[in-house]
Amino acid sequence: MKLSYHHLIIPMKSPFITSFGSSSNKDVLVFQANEGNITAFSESVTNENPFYGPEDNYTALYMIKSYLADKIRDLPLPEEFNERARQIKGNNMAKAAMEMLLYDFHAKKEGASLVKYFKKEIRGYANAGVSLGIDDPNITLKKIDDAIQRGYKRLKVKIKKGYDLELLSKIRDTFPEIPLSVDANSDYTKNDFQTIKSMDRYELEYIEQPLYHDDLYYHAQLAKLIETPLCLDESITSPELAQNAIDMGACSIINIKPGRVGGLDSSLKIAEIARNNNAHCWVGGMLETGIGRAFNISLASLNQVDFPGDTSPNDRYFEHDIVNKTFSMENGTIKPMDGPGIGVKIDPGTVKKFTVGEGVIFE
Ligand code: OSB
Ligand code: MG
Repeated sequence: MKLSYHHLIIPMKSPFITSFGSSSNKDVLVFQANEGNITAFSESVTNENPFYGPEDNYTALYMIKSYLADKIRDLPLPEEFNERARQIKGNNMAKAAMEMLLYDFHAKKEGASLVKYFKKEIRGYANAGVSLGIDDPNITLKKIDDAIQRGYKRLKVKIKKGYDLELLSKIRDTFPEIPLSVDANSDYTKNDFQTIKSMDRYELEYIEQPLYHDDLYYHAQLAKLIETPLCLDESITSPELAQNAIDMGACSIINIKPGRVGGLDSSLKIAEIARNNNAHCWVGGMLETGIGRAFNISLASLNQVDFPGDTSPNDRYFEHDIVNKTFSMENGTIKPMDGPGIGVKIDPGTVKKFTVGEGVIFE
């Protein structure tokens, strides 16, 4: 088996701004496994800095080269890899990049699409919502209008301290009825509870990750104080924490990102936990290339994922994505590829154009 990677910097159509920073390029690691006539792919959702979560591209590559790659050398089933990787704490995005490579490989080996390979109840399409970065409020209003025209089923706007209530009141003045949510990417603290409470009047579907990334306790306190449901993103890094968070009332909705939770096996378990506990879940996004996007859309096509996710077609982000096939949206839904595996592969010419580093980890 040959394991190799490309480090790419891909220009994005427009910068994406969150409470923690701005990105105008997608700085990403794409992995490739070759064995016989099968080529499998995965993407690490780390980027150039540790501002969303604790890892970045360099820590991920270091962990993969030093500890994780060796555990996939014999191409074990994903569950077996997760068992082997358990002794390594954290570094979920690095682990996920290896685990998802194995998912794509084994689905391809069975000749099955990734969705079929999950062996879960299939809805067959992802319900698409959109995540709008921080911008001038008038531009955000235009983007919302545009997203509604395109058919998105849920609108989410990024907020941060001081860029919240006025924005929401403008949005609700113009669009009183749209399914709207907000994502603070952990910008608020317990001193901001009253500000967050005053969001109740905007009838949001939920508030995503208002407080610190590794906090559950204050989220549970906040949930008691407000009417609006809480959704957690950054804080949920494992199925165990998903169960803890629901049990203590810290959230009733979970944004599942396979990278953040260490892979697809954990993602499936979290979706199951949500269903068994009267909670809800949806699949988030990390501005992935067509490789990571294909995994997300497959996951979001399962029945257990009951809320619309942050799942857009490739052309929302990139003029030129690195894949041979792109997704399109119809009536606010996106269908996964037919497979085998994730059903897309890298386009070598485009990859070459955006490659800033590459390497063979083993052969
Ligand atoms: O919090 O969901 C988030 C992008 C980068 C880091 C964190 C987040 C996001 C998004 C983008 O919201 C969603 C997408 O991929 O469209
Ligand atoms: Mg989020």
